Amino acid sequence: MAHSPPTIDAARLNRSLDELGRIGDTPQGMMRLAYSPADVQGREYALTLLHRAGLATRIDPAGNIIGRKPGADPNLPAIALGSHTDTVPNGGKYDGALGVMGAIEVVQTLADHSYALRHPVEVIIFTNEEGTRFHRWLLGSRAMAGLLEPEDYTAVDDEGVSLAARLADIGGDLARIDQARRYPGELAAYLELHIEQGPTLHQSGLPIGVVSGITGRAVLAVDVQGRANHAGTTPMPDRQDALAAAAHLVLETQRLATGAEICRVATVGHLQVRPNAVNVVPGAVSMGVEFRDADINALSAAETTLRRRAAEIADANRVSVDINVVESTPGVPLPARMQDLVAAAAEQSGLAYQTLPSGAGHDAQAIAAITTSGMIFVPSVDGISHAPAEFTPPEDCARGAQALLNALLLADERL
Ligand code: HGY
Ligand code: MN
Ligand code: MN
Repeated sequence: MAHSPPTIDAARLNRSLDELGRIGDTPQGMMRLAYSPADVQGREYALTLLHRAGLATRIDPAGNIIGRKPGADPNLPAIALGSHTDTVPNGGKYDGALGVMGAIEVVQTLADHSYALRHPVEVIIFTNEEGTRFHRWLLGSRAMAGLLEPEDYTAVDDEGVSLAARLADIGGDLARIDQARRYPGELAAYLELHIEQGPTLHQSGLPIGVVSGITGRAVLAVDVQGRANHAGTTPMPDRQDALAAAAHLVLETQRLATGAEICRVATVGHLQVRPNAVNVVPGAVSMGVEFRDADINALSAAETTLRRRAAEIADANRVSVDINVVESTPGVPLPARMQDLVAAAAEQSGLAYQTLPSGAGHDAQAIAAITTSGMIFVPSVDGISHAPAEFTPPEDCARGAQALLNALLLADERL
């Protein structure tokens, strides 16, 4: 490094995080669901900051916001920094938001110091990372990486609104979504700052995580069909209770990761009971089952085992169980040279780090398909995320943004 990197403005970064965190804040946590009025407002706030930092902005047909700062060498591809501003329902203030506000703080700091880079720099705010809307996650980053699936194009959300309509609301265009695609060679690298969302850094007390890879994930829609009947008159042996069967399936799902240790984690986080009335034997249940593991074979082994147990549970409870794979995303290792770069970036500011895998999904895993990608983690207090109590202290947010700036400058030098 020829000279030491400029220092980010920690107070300004945390002010931006606070201001974004007021948009969509409710007593039950953050509600910036993709394409909602709060999401649109959050995006507008980010656009204001991008303009203030002197970036030219555009919205691609997938609805991603892209801010661009030219580089000194017009022939070099851009280095991209990014993350997302949408949240899960009742989510936290830092997931995605830190990566976006951190990236904007980096480009603002460069502008403050009239710091010229060889490469252009892009700040990318990906749309619908969480997939809470349409149950199709990483939508903006998958569109950019050419990883959309046929189901994405026809997706309709829980309110009956199509993706085409939702995209139109935020300046995207489903008819042209394929033009959001970027090809290998168009981006020199991608860097994403994110809260860890797990307990590792909180427990080790280290301020920076160098991410070695991102977990794989499988999502299954499980539909249990029983028979609704009167809860007061239907004898127990005659029941076809869909919820009682679903309860067994919930525990079997848990056992895949605990007793059987087939996959790292397994969760039933979504359940709909019909008709959901206290005096009716439940007639039907829909469940959302999720497995996560770095190894795709572990994900398929978990699915096979769940299908076998589901058949036994269906027999025993006189119901039918239908299982469909909604999504299957393999784990993505992050390249060693990007891990080295993030480690060097931390060292440059005297920040201790450890290398760890990501148990959560990120836009980086999609963008890794088109360019070399790296991730920087900062601690999540008590490992809490996707919940209102999600918290990362201001000084840790600032350390992460400084590491991101250092990493960008190292990438500009090395790539
Ligand atoms: O669900 C995830 O892993 C991410 O937070 N979207
Ligand atoms: Mn999330
Ligand atoms: Mn996130």
